[in-house]
Order: sequence, then C-alpha cells, then structure tokens
Amino acid sequence: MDRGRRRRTNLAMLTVLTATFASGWFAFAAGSPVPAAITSITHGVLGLGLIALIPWKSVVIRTARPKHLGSFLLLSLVAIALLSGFVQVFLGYGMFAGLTPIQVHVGAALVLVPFLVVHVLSNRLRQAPRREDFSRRTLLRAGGLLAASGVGYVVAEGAGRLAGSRSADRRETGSHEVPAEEMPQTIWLTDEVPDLDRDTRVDVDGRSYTAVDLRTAASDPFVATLDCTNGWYARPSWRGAALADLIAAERRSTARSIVVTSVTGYTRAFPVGDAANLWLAFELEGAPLPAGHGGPIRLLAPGRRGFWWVKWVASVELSDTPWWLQLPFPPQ
Ligand code: HEM
Ligand SMILES: Nc1nc2c(c(=O)[nH]1)N[C@H]1C(S)=C(S)[C@@H](COP(=O)(O)O)O[C@H]1N2
Ligand SMILES: [Mo]
Repeated sequence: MDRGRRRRTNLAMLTVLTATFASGWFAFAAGSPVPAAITSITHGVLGLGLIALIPWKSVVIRTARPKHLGSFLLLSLVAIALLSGFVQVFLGYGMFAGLTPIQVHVGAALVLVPFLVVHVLSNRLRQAPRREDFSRRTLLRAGGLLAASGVGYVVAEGAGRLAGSRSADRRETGSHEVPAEEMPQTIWLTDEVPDLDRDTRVDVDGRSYTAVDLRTAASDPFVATLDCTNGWYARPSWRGAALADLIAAERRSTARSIVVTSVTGYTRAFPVGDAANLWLAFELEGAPLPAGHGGPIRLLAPGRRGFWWVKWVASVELSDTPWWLQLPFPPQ
C-alpha cells in the first residue's frame, strides 16, 4: 500500500469513527419517530462503514512499523463497541454480567476517546491530509463506502428478520419492547431512590398538591411510551394531570420554560409550549405509582426519551431561561 492510500485509509477511519461516535449521541437525544429513525439509521450505517474499512485498515495495521500498546487497546475498544452494538440490535435488551449491551457500548465508546486522541496526535505529522486527498476520486470512493454501508445495513436488517432475531421488535430509537408489567426501574447515572411518604407534596408554580389532590385535575388512564436510552421501551398505562391544567395560561404566556425538579436534585427544563403534553402522574397500571418508578409523583414527557421523565417530582416552576440552556443529558 502506497503512502497516499495509507493516509487516506487512516483519514477515512478517523472520519467515520468520529461521525459514528457523534451520531450515537444524537440517537440518544432523539425521542420522536422521525429524528429517531434518521439518527439511529445514520449511526448504524456509519458503524457498518467502520467494518467496510477493515480490509484496508488491516493492511495499514499489519505494515505499521512501531506498534504501540495504546493502538491495540484502541482497536479492542472499537471492537467491543461494534460487538455490543450488534448484541443490542440482534439479541435485544437484557443483562450480560450485570450490564446491558448499551452500557457496554457507550462505556467502550467513552473510554476509547482518550486513546483515539493520543493515537491521532502521535501520528498527526505523517498522516496529515494533503490537497491530493480531496480529489474527485476520493469523493467517489467515499460515496462507494457509504453506499456499501447502506446496503450492508439493509442486508443486516433483512437477515435479522429472516433469522427471527430481536432486531425486528425495535422501534425507531432502536429500543426493544419490554412488557408493561416488567418495565425496569431505571436510574440515569448516580441518582438514588428516595424514601418518600405517599402524601409528599409537589409544588407547582406556587401551589402545592399531594397525589390525592392531583386526582381532581387528572385524565382518564392513558398509554404513554417510556423509551429508555438503555435500549428498552414499554407502553404501560398511566394516570396523571397535565401541567397545562395546573398552571394558568396567563402565567405560562410570560415564561419561556418549565423546570421540573426531583427531590433528589435531578432536573430537566422543557419548552413552556409543551405544558399540555407534560403530566404529573400518580398511577401506573391502575395502582399507586411505586417508589422505584418515581412515586408518589413523577413526570411523563411522551415523545421524549426516558431521561426527561423526572421521577419523585418536588417542584414544577416557570422560568425565563430558555429550555435549551441546560446540559443535553443530566449529570446525575
Ligand atoms: C465510536 C464508537 C461507536 C461505534 C463503533 C458504534 C457502532 C455501533 C454499531 C455497529 C451498531 C449496530 C448498528 C446496527 O446494526 O444497526 C450500534 C448501535 C447503537 N449504538 Fe453505537 N457505536 C458507537 C458509539 C455509540 C454511542 C456514543 C452511543 C450513544 C451515546 C451509541 C448508541 C447506539 C445505539 C442506541 C444503538 C442501537 C441502534 C439501533 O438499534 O438501530 N453508539 N453502534
Ligand atoms: N430523579 C430521577 N428521575 C429519573 C431518573 C433518575 O435517575 N432520577 N432516570 C430517568 C431515566 S434514564 C428513565 S429511563 C426513567 C425510568 O423510569 P422508570 O424507572 O419508571 O422505568 O426515569 C427517568 N427519571
Ligand atoms: Mo433511561
């Protein structure tokens, strides 16, 4: 392999790996069907693009002169990320040695970042892109790689269905269905289930309610999809009151966001216009909301991923700060 090809292979690998990493986070953030389908299919196609580059990259690796331990660790972490991605897609949600495929997947992706940075910095001089790397020919090759990856994605989806794998029960986000009665109790990162009284009060824009008080403003039971980034979704029935029925329209008209905060400090801000589709729920599958699922009162945010569904709600406040001025994922 000549130097140019070697360099272009490495550049392609770096570009696709970076784009795969980024698209994974976008897929994590997407909750509604169209953005979720676009981001998770893009992520899958890019992941397969890494595999399509293996024949070239393996020549680069075999003929590399100094071989560094760090580079092999990087390679292993990419392999773990790829493998756990396929486990998630084809074997489904479940525990493997106490971890879910997505936990292994995102964990490997995060751990590989510093190895990738060192790998790129230590090779940056010899492998830096040159003008000839951006020729029409390179563009055609990149197009070919993308097309091959796209075909690979369709073949993998088809084969998964033919083989009767779990890949077929994914919704647009890639999450697998779990029966409502087996819905896991999930912590985003480090939060803990607090020990709350059934008549713990939630403060909503200056007024305070217990779960019993909320019944007066509550809907009939309805089904809402809880879709966790850990790779599962469930469609249980809930009962609760819409924030639009608890906070007067005049009050909302002067605010920009609604901040929902848990007794644990876990917090998320929402666009004020979402008030009709945000609910304070106190019942799950016809029974009082269990502590593990956020009882006595938790938020439902249909159309958003699970990490928005704040459990153990302590307060709901109007704010002048736009909702997007917050971390994209909760740090807790
Ligand atoms: C650079 C590291 C990564 C690589 C190499 C990688 C690769 C893959 C691959 C090959 C798949 C299977 C795709 C398919 O067959 O449809 C996959 C699935 C998935 N990955 Fe990643 N990924 C990486 C990072 C991430 C990150 C950082 C996240 C989230 C923060 C993420 C989230 C997901 C999700 C949710 C799925 C399932 C998507 C579906 O079911 O269609 N990935 N990944
Ligand atoms: N206070 C608080 N609320 C939280 C979480 C958390 O860790 N702390 N986890 C979120 C995540 S990641 C999901 S998927 C849902 C899970 O709800 P469940 O435990 O009822 O399944 O709650 C969300 N609300
Ligand atoms: Mo979650």
